[in-house]
Amino acid sequence: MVLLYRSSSDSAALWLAELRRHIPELEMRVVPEIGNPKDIDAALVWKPPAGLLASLPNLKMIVSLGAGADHLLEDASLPRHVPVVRLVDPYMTEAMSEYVLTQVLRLHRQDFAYRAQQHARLWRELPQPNASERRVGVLGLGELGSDAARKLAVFGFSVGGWSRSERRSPGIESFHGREGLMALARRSDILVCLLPLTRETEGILDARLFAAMPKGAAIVNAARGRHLVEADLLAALESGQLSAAVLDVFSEEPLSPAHPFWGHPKIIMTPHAAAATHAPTAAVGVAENLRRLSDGRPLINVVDLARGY
Ligand code: NDP
Ligand code: OXD
Repeated sequence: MVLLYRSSSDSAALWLAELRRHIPELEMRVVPEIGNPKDIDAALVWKPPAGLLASLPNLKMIVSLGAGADHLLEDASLPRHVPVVRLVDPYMTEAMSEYVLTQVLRLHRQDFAYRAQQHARLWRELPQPNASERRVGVLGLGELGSDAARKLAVFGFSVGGWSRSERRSPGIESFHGREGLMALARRSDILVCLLPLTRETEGILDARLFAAMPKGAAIVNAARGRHLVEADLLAALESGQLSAAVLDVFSEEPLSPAHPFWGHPKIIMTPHAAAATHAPTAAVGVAENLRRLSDGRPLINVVDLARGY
């Protein structure tokens, strides 16, 4: 089994060490030292240059080095007969839920207002609703969204979730399909985006959605930057329709120093750090798929290319 590796944000040496714990005989070739392209059986990649995967004639599996596969599906030359699998890692799921809880609690406990008051040396206690009075909406109830929604409900928030197909889970008000989106928005004081980026979800965080939310609501986007229409967010913050936004992901990463988000008093930013790929735990699932591939067994965590996630 020869594995091609390409990422500019993960360590090849670490991945090789972790994968060899599970498959000692694994051979890994790191771009650009790939040798004969005909030797490559599988590829483990994050944002590979367009055309790289199409240049591997015997490729049998493409592994995304992240939970999202949008970075692969954007390549028009992607060999669509080759299965694409993605990372599903309980550690990543926990990390994302930590991020979501941190940010929702920050918004719920009015951290923005208290920071501003501290800055102004102002001693003033603000009225504080209970968690049960705060309605939190979660867009996407997959691996990440379902865990975050469940943990938010444990904290006592009134949680609603939105998915493509109907997904019922105890303690979560469930919404689905196009018609469910606005209904969820109307009951969301805080709206968390954990959707995959697809043709249907690009630009979903827009003026129409913000207008449907209660005045003064807030958003958390930890999915992809292109879910958000940036100009619509700035206008909604300016008008007071939204009171705050927490953003981990951006259309352009890294964000240019001139971008208006950096210094915005109602925006908190993190640099795509909500749930980073963690080789020691993520390697378990990757090794499982490499073994399945060599034994001819069905792969797990396969991306549906037609659906886009
Ligand atoms: P999953 O594929 O497990 O879940 C996706 C969820 O979104 C599903 O519930 C799905 O509905 C729903 N969905 C997809 N399309 C639509 C639609 N058109 N309308 C309504 N619901 C829709 O993905 P994950 O939870 O594993 O990951 C989500 C995303 O998070 C990733 O794609 C990635 O972009 C992002 N991410 C960001 C990270 C960060 O550090 N910022 C880290 C990791 C991931 P259904 O259940 O019906 O299929
Ligand atoms: C991912 C990410 O998709 O880190 O895993 O964004």
